[in-house]
Amino acid sequence: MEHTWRWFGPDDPVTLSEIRQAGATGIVTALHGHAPTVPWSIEEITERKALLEAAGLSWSVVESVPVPEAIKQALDIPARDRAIEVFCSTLENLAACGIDTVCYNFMPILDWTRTELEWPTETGGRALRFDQTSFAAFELFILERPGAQALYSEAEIEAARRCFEGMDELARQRLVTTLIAGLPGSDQHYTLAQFLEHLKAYEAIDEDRLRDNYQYFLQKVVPVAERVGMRLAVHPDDPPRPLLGLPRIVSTAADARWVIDQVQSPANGLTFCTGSWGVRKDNDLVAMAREFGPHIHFVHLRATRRDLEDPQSFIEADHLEGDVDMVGVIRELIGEERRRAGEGGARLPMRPDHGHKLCDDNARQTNPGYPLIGRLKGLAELRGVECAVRRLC
Ligand code: DNO
Repeated sequence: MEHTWRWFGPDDPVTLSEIRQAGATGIVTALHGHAPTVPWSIEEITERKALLEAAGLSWSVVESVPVPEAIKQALDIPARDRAIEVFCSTLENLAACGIDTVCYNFMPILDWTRTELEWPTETGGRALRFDQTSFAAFELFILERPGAQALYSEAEIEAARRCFEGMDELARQRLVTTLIAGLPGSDQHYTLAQFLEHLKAYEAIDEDRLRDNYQYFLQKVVPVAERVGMRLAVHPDDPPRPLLGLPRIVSTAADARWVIDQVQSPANGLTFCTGSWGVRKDNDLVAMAREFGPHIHFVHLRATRRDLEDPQSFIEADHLEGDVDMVGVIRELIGEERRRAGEGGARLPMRPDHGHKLCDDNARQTNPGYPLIGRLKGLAELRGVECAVRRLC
C-alpha cells in the first residue's frame, strides 16, 4: 500500500519534513477553507501540489471535496444543480493537475462526531471518544431538539439528565464546541441557533429522500469523474448510525453495496475506513474488505473499541488494539493489491487515521485526532503488520 498522511495545509503544526521522517510518501489534503461556491482553480491546485513536491512528497488523495448541503438537501433545485457543476469543475481541474483520487462524504450537516477530545488512556496518552450519554445530554438538555425525547428510553433520558446536571458551564460549553463547532476537515462551524435551523431543513428529508438525492448526485458526478480518470471514494458515516434524527445512509455493508450499484463505474468507489465502519458490531470488516476490494480507492486504518456496558459509546483505541481484526483487514487489502498488480492496476493509498496524543504531542496545538507522534506510532505499527503479512501470506 502507499503510505500517506493527512495534512491540513500550511497552517498545520505538523510539517511536511516531519511527515517524511514519519515514513509517509504521499499526502492527503484539501484546499481547506476554500469558498464552497467556487471550483478549485488549476492555479490553486498547482501551487499546493508544487509545495508538496518540493518537500519530496506527492499529493496522493484529496480529502475532501466538500459536498454542500444544497446537494444533500436538494430543496432548491437550481442551487443544487449549480453546486453539482462546481463539484464537477473541481474534479476536472484536479484531474488536469494529475490528481486521481477524491474522498468525500454524504453525511447531513455534521461530518465526524466526538464528545471528548482528550480522554485519558490507560497508558497516559489522550484519545478521542464518543460517549452516547454525553451526546444525549447535548441533544436533550443543551440543544433541546424538538422531538428528540422520542428517540430515547426513559432510562437513557434519566442518565442523560444526570450527565447534564453533573457538568459545569465550562464542560457544557466544551461539549457544544466539540460537537458542532467543527472537527478538522469539516469546514463547518455552527452556533446552537444555526444548528437548530439546519436541522429543521431535514424535517422533510427522510432516509429515502436522502438516498434519492445521493443517487442524483452520483448519476451526475460519476460520469464526469470517469471521463477525466478520477476515482471517487465515499467516506462512511462516523459514527455509522443516524444522529439527531438525521438520516445516515453510508453506514453498513448493505449501504456500501447500494452506493456501488447506483452507477457501475470504476470511478464510483469507497474509502475503506476501519474506524468508522468498525463502530458497528454487525459490520464484518474482513468480509467487507474482501467483498468491496476492487471498489476501494482509499484506506483509513484506525481502531475503535466499544464500551462493554454501552456499545453505542466507543474510544479510539491503539491502531492494533480495537474491535477490528486489523491483521485480517490488511491481509485482504494486500490480496487486493496483488490482484491489481496482476492487472497492471491502480495504487492503493492508506493512511494511519487519527492517533493518540503522546509524549511531545502535548506541547503543540495540533488538530484533534491528528498529532505527530501518535500517528507516527500508528503508521509504524501498521507498516509492521503489512510487512509481516506480505512475507508470510
Ligand atoms: C475524520 C475524517 C473525516 C473525513 C470526511 C471525509 O478524521 O475521517 O473528516 O475526512 O468525512 O469526507
